[in-house]
Amino acid sequence: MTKDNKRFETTVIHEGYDAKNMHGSISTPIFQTSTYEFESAQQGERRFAGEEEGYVYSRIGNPTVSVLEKRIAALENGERGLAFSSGMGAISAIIIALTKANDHILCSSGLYGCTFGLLTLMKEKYNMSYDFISMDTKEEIRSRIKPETSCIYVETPINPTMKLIDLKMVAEVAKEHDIPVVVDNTFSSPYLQRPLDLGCDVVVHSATKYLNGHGDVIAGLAVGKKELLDEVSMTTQKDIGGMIGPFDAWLLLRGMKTLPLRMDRHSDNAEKIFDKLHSHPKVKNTYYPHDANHPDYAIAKKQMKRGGGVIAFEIDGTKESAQTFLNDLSFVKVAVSLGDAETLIEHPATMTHAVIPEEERLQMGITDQLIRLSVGLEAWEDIWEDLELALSKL
Ligand code: LCS
Repeated sequence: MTKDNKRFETTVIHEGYDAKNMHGSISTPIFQTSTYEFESAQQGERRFAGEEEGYVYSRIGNPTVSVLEKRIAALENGERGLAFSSGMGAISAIIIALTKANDHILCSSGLYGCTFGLLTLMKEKYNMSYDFISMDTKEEIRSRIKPETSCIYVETPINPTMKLIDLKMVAEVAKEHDIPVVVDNTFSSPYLQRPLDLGCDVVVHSATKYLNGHGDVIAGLAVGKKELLDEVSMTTQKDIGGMIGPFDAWLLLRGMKTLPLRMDRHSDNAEKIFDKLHSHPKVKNTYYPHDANHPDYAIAKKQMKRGGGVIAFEIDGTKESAQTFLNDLSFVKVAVSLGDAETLIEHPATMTHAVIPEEERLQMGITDQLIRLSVGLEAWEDIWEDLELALSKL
């Protein structure tokens, strides 16, 4: 149930939009406008002063975007949602809003490459620091919090290693120190995992992935308490300017309507493919959250409804073997991104996580043999036949 007592599958289709106010249009209209006429100069003054509700300029708000923001807020069970032109737009707006020069950020032991890039940039420009820790126990987290720690930043499952972090546990320690916890929920989507319900403070998404699901939009979303998100909306969103366009917001609203159906199908397919990969002689290690042998299986059962569509595995060989395997695939596409209808496969060490220096990358578990597979919506037997043929050539 979401906050208005409608089930997830209903909320994802209806929340935030009333056709009665839009000439009965069932599809949300696309307000392809950059600016809005005021009834008078005085009305313009009131809107700029924040004394009257209403649109002013589409970097600060747009009716199509507002529907998307209300919908994601309901799906994540948060007070306010904000939409951005990319996942990195959302992540940078939130991190910059929560931190200042000389602050420290405590991070999970692995992050998407560009999030790592952003932290490196902030370290160089604003003398900030960050630590990557496994977050396995409360004691470990407590011992690494510093007086200047202003944010705990967590990915779970972690891209691409599929390690998991116990969100309830992290939120409990963070509360002791009054430090906000930001969770990148891209890999699960709110259908499989809801960090705010577990006590975390802000959720960010690369909506480019499962939320949109069709590989045709770059977009980001953030959800959290109204007070913080109001501040983000009028500072790091407005003044840095990573606002989503109305057409992309509309595509995302359209894609999201089938999120529950797609996530279940991604999970069904991934479970089948995982079993096959797991017992293949050319595959060394396999990582999938809902595998009973996964070291974090207990966490997966507790906080994720299902395992989702991403599997990580290591080829029993070298970097060259991993690349040969990718080159021998036929309809499985060698491409970054994930969460699309198409099955996508990539080599994190040289692609999505190439910016991370080798030593840190290996500490995160991103070896040269590691492959990330985003299992699509095709017939799982066809996906497996393609993978198996390429593995047999190694
Ligand atoms: N967070 C996670 C976990 C991601 O995987 C990505 C993108 C982002 C944030 C950034 O979102 P974007 O700005 O691209 O919408 N991850 C990608 C990946 O693994 N392959 O290509 C992009």
